[in-house]
Amino acid sequence: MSYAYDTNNIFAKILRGEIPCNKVLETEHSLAFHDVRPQAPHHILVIPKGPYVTFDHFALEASDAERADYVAAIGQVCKDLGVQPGEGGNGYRVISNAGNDGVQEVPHLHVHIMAGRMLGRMLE
Ligand code: IU
Repeated sequence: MSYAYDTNNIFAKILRGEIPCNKVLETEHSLAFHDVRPQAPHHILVIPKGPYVTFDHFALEASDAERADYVAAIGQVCKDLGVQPGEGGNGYRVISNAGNDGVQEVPHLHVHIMAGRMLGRMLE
């Protein structure tokens, strides 16, 4: 199994500084920015800087340092938004779409952090 990474995808261009983003957090291995079509009052995308297509690609092939940085960046965004349910926030959702059935639009790993409204059940 190999993962083909398209270096012309829009998030790769953001990482190369070729197009702008509305950045909320940058770490050594990760970048977080506002989704341009927010589906909730808070809608942040968190991406690794490395060329990973999907969550499984990243989980299986990234270094320990990249994985630790990415998980911590996701947590830090939740903390910065003030949405942690254990810390007085009202909660959030983290999702990552992969491939055709996941309806992945941009072929660079991203998780969506959505918060600020009742998001509803995913599966009825
Ligand atoms: P996906 O279906 O999980 O791949 O969603 C991609 C997301 O990237 C989607 O919510 C878009 O609104 C978002 N996005 C963006 O923030 N900036 C862009 O230039 C493009 C897509 I293209």
